Amino acid sequence: MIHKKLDNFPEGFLWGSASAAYQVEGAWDTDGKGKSIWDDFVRIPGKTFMGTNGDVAVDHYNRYKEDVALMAEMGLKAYRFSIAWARIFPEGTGKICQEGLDFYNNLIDELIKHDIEPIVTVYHWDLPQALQDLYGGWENRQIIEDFNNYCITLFENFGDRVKYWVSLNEQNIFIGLGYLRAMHPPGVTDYKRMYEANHIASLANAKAIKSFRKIVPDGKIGPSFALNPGYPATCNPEDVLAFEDEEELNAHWWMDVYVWGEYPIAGMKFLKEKGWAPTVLEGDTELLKEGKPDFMGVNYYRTGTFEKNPLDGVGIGGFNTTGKKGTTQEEGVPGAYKTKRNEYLETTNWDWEIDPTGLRIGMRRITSRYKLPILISENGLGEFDKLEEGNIINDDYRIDYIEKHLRACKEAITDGVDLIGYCTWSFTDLLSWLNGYQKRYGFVYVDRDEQDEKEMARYKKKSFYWYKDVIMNNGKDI
Ligand code: BGP
Repeated sequence: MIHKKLDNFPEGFLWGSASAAYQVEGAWDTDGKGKSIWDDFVRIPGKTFMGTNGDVAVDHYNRYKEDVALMAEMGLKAYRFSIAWARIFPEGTGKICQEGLDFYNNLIDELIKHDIEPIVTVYHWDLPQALQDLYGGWENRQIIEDFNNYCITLFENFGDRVKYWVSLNEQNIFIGLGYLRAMHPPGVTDYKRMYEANHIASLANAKAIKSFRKIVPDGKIGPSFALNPGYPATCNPEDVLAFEDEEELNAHWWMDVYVWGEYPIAGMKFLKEKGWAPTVLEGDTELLKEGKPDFMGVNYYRTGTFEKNPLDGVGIGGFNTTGKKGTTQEEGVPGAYKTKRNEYLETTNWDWEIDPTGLRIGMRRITSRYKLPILISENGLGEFDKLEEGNIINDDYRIDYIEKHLRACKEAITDGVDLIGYCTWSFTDLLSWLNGYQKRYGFVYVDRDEQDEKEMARYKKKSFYWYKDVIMNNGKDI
């Protein structure tokens, strides 16, 4: 719809920015922290770009005050960060590490002191290695209990001050990349194991939300879903069907379960036929239905375009993790769909389609189907940045990207989407899991690269000043 006039961003809108523990903190074995599955995985040759790891990352663990001061200077209203499970429970369960609690207590207090709303992600992929070793992590139902315990500990310790919580970050990604593409730990390629682990993660998510209701009754919680809205490649009904299949298997498969506690019908029949369907035990559906979120967290970077794929068609493809444009391979699920390059969209150097309208479309779909508020928990542009003389970074391309996506948000709000906040990815530059340090997302440049940690000085990019202005005006000029 074309609106004559756009609604404004609501009062109290959460203008934020996001990060994740492994990508910023460093201090990987400091103050009693246990190992996470990423601490081991990054040491396997060939798994990450140039062998990069988060041992030191951007040293946020030691420099959090400096980083929060920059957030305050910008006028940031909200900061989304994740808690490293292995800092709180070095063994995943059992004994609590007080230093871990202290670190996050200090960070939360520092944010609140500067009127920045903390949004805490409970799980951003760094499972304690001990639980992986003990019983296979997400593949064992014991994790439902252990995750619940961990969550209860966080809710009890931080729930007095933290009112916005994200349960699982991008379950669809950490499960898909962990158990199908073998690009994340535990590096498995097995459809059946993927869907089993995924079901267990959904149960853990629901159980934690149930606990949250009792401990933080005045708080809000939801998962963050990696939303890649799909388009049919053509109006050939077979391509439209391929697109429907893709939405069923890649979007509804997760979000229906979060909101309704039920798997989509056609998706489930397809998986049963393939022998990949998860084991749903008695009581599972009931638990899932009890774990309904308050909002849908949306991490949005791109859309996908799909066409039909025969039963002997293309399967798992490869990602571009080097920044060399055009190196992404086509991929799909045989008998359902495969990807097609969208000729209407420009891409980043990592081949991610730049599609602000896709964000509006995605939010509209969620609103129509689930009627839930939405928190954009990540959106941003990963690009090469150039540090120029005088420590200046002219990232006009990032400003353009965010501005267009914010415009799409405004249009979506005018459509009737209940959008409560927008977090960019990311505040400072940080480690990209598979793409090293050269794929930068921040408003604040961190002077380090793959080979050299340097001093890790922080420099404000042009986008820093721009976003500061947007926040000050509550997005009025977008
Ligand atoms: C999301 C993750 C983030 C972040 C972001 C950018 O999937 O939740 O942790 O990494 O994507 O992705 P990348 O670093 O691959 O460019």
